[in-house]
Amino acid sequence: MSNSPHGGILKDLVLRDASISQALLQEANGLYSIVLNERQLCDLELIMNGGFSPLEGFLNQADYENVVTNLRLANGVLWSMPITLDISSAQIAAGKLAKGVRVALRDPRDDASLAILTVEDVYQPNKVREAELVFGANDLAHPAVDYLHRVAKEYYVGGSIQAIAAPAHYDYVENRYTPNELRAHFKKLNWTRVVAFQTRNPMHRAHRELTVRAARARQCNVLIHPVVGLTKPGDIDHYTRVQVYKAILPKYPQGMASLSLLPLAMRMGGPREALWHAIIRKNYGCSHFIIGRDHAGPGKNSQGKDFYGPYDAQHLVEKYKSELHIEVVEFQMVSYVPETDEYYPDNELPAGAKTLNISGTELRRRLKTGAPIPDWFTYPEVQRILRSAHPPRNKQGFTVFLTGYWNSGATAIANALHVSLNQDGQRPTTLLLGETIRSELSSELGFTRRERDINIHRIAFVASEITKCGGAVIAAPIAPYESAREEARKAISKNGGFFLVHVATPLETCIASDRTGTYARAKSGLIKGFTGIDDPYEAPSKADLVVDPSTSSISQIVHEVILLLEKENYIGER
Ligand code: PPS
Repeated sequence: MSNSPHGGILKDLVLRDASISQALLQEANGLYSIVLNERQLCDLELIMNGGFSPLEGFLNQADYENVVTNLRLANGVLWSMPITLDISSAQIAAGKLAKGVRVALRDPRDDASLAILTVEDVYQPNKVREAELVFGANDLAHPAVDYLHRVAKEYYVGGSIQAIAAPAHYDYVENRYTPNELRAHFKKLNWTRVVAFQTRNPMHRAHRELTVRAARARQCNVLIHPVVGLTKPGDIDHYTRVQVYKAILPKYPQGMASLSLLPLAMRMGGPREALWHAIIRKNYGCSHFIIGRDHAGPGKNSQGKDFYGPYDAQHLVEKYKSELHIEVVEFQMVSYVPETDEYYPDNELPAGAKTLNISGTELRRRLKTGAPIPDWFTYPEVQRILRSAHPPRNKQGFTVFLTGYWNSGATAIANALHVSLNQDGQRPTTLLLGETIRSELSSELGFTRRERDINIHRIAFVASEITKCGGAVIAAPIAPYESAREEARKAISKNGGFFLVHVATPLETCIASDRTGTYARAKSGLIKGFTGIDDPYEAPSKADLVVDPSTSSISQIVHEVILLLEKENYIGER
């Protein structure tokens, strides 16, 4: 294998005679299959389309060992990131995986056969060594090390790939280019010098200035080449980001910049990742690649220190520049100088200039609270996109989850709160009473712990979906177990507000006010496993509000909930 020279036609494994693909597809239907995960799928797409050239498969052991220790394939060609296909011992046994065996690789989203891998070897990696040598530390605070230990299975299978079809994409299809397509696009535009800008974040004025500076310095056109595969957990989703990139394009002089989306699964590997990114951009036909401050940085380790120094990536890439066939354009952090309303890299700042910056964390905080974002930082169009993707709390959904003994008054509170929120009129409001869920969603379930957990899990699922869409949910099951309630909190709070209200009516009061004789039947053994009689109720240790209808009126309690929602900014000015 050799690195394809910049400018030549790349080997795109998907571009082949249709009859060959058809024959491979037929063969794949009869083979043992590996259903890929999201990261493996991204890797396969770039192996197949030439983005990972010279790789034509997943690394075998000799290539893997060399990449881990020397940043080179076994034949000496520069390659810094191990691209491996992890499998379990059960898969090895089921597929009888050994040298020469052919395996179908499938898309997890539609089960399509994408490729056939011919096994070269199956080997067990030393994951601790991989973590230390590739990512710098065996520390689970590093997302790729976490993946290595918690997600990746215990063996790797190496082998070459025969492509059947590229993974299907249904979003932003017009902005996705394979390396060959992008090279053809550059040719059509008469672009011979192209500087690529890698990003996994929204772009703001500073990024526009930085890329234009790079273009000016090297007489290049600009390719905005954002990652839309997998980025760092917690990053802004790619749908929002692509809207931002599209809004930024008209901010460049006409014909200067272009956008192409890269289906890469990032590892956040800092220096090694920078080298890998440069090779990928060379494959995509770019002549220059920007490496700024803290390129592909994973943030802080478990001791609170940065995994890598801010310019480690630049230093490593500098070391290998003669082998890269793409020129790296290094940049220091770019800051805003209010006095002249200009941006400068830190090492080119006018003497004594005062600078302003807004960090990613600070931006996320402002988006969350609705605090203003200054015009010098970003464009109004970008701000609008970010704000609509991160609405302030008074536009987000929430769930009020009431828990308590049967006949605690939770149903009466839920009904009254429902009416009160309807009157407020800020959101559509859904009432998930225990009895409604039991008849509509959980009619086959009884009252063992497992069945109660399933019931709460279903309520949490529905509540979290409604919360995600901006609605208000009032749920009122007994929910006697802390773990199920906390699982509900976890699922729902990903999508909006979650408030656990303990309706702490004493059991004796619930029994004394029961006009239906339900508790009496439970006591006499006619109902088995009844909460509070012969089944436990774990009082919440993490309630956001504790109320007791035996000592406060329903109106007072509803008002307490409203005050809590107001305090957390979920309701307020209309
Ligand atoms: S849980 O634990 O949250 O799943 O319970 P929940 O869905 O709120 O169900 C409460 C309703 O089921 C009736 N019921 C019982 N509750 C507790 N324990 C036992 N063994 C039991 N058997 C039946 C209870 O009377 C509630 O009925 P509704 O119709 O809501 O009054």
